[in-house]
Amino acid sequence: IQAEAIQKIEQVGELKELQDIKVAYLGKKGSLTGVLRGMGKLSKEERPVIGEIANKVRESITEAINLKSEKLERAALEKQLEKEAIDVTLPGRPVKVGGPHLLTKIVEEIEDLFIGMGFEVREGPEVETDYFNFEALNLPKGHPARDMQDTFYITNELLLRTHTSPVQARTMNEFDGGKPVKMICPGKVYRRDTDDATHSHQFTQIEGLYVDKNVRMSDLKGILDTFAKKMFGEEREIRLRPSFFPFTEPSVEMDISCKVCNGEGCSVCKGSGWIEILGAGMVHPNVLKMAGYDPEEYTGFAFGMGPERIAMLKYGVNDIRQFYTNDIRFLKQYHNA
Ligand code: FA5
Repeated sequence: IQAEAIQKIEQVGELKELQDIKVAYLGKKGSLTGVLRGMGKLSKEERPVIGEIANKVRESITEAINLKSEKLERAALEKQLEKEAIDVTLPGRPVKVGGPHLLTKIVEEIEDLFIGMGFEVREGPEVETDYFNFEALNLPKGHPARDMQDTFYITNELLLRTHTSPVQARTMNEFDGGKPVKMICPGKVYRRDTDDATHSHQFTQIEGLYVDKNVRMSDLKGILDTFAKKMFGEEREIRLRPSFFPFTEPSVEMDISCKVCNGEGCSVCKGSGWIEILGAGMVHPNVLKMAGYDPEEYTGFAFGMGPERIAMLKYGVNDIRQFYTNDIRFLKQYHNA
């Protein structure tokens, strides 16, 4: 029995088979167990002799099984380790790196330009009161010019701001008529405009406000000209057209030339060769008065521009909706712009 068992154990290749062998020899109905059971039939003299032999056989089979079992387990472990081995020398999978949105970059670029000209950056709430969005800007209730900006109302008195101009009124109120203001304010604004290639119901504006003694229209023109040249290049020109905003007098709209010259000559973009990018004007005396400034002592200019339109012009983006649909292929192009 011993020789037969040991031979089988040696040949076995799997733990499961080894278990079967264990059962076949040492289990309740196993052949060695059968021998031990038959001991009762032996004579007194034979019993201890056979008993000793049988025990030795059991011990050696058990030992052989244990050894084999260890060996098989080790082999299985090695196989698994081999399978799961990690080759640390393999090149890693590239991690996709994000980057700032094109619009964020443009806003930051514009902020830097104005910070360089002495403006501070301020913020205001997107959910605004009717008072700051309209009334404090010389747009009393029922004023027809309120129709210029289709508004999302939340309650009778609360709305989503339609422009960043309320931050003018908020800042002047905070300064309480006593000191000069020189600030810009970027932020989101909302209008019930129908979305198309150049209009979005939610877009960005950057407001500018400069109030001090002796601020003149020529200061406005100088600042805007510097801005246009720094943003688009020295060859750009600006054009101010008369316009109307209730909170500025006189009011203008600024166009920028889209005539681009290089070594091979000049090309003019489609249409008139000019593109409107902002509204501006001298702060209306009523607005100054409502915020506590004496219009005899203080004057100021203000402007409000649309950075989406500026980014479109600068990077040749032909549809404003590209900024908001978050197509990664569009966004990626500008990561290193
Ligand atoms: C205003 O909102 C005034 N508050 C600007 C202003 C500020 C005038 C201070 C005087 C003094 P307007 O509605 O024209 O003006 O908008 C200003 C700029 O926002 C536009 O020139 C344009 O660049 C951008 N803009 C307006 N409507 C949209 C829209 N639906 N989608 C994208 N950009 C828009």
